[in-house]
Amino acid sequence: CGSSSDGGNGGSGGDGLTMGFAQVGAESGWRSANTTSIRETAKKDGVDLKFSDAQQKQENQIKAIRSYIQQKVDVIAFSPVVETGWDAVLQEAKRAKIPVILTDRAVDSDDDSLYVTFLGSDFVEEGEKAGQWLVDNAQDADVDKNGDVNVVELQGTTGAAPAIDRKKGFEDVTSSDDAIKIIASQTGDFTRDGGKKVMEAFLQSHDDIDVVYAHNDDMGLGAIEAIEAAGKKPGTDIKIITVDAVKDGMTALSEGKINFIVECNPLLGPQLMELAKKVVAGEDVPKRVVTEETTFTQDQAKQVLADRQY
Ligand code: GYE
Repeated sequence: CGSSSDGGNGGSGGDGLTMGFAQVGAESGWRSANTTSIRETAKKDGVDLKFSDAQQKQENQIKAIRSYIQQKVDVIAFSPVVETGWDAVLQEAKRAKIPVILTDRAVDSDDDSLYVTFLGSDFVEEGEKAGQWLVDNAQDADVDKNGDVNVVELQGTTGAAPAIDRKKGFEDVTSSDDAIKIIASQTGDFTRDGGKKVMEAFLQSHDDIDVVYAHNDDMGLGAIEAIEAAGKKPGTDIKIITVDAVKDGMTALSEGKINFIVECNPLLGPQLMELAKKVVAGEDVPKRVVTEETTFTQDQAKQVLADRQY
């Protein structure tokens, strides 16, 4: 990017570029940070951004993409709410010669000519990191010391890439330890309210829960509310592992209510605009761009919390 510090247009070559962005929704802290990053970078880079919020509904995203095709934008970017069912609308974009960039979530399609590149995290790896922490801390996580580490899982949105992959990565790693058992698994739709409701039901039907594995911070935070309402201490009586590392999650981690968080970086705006400019200029871009991420323990969260921007 240019070194201009006035935040105005012109420094970065995005002038005149029009991008249609079809966002998933506003379901989580991660999503809000992602939207802010995309909006702010577009403004800074002089990209004319058309933005829509699909409220977690695929049909709304398809409508938004169709309207961007009609408006003849230079490039379409979107974060597919679920993995399947995109071929028809992506064919339409291809026929109109409008390049499509996937951000954050992937599509499941046999035809990879339907998008130019996919920018986002490796969700399987995130699930593996969550699982590895549990394998490494299995004895401690067996809170009732009965030899079984009973896990309940709060899944993300059914059919979404991060829900499918975070489940898979976690299972792949934890299956190596016979003591670890996933005794219940249900979707909380990536929302705080969803996590709370599902956790309330889990607590009613199981009295031997040792660990909650939530596919994002928000559902973990909802689970904390349910656990406290049931008179138990989150992080102590029931261990909690989540993914994202947004500020509210990191706060709970530093307070000892969550035990481990796998980071998922929502600040995709700068990389997305860079890719968009190249794609529109006809330059080659890699088919897959993976974002870099880390993990946080309670002590690490205490150290970085004050500087956490989102
Ligand atoms: O982890 C969750 C959000 O797709 C990576 O979506 C994203 C996920 C994120 O709702 O909080």
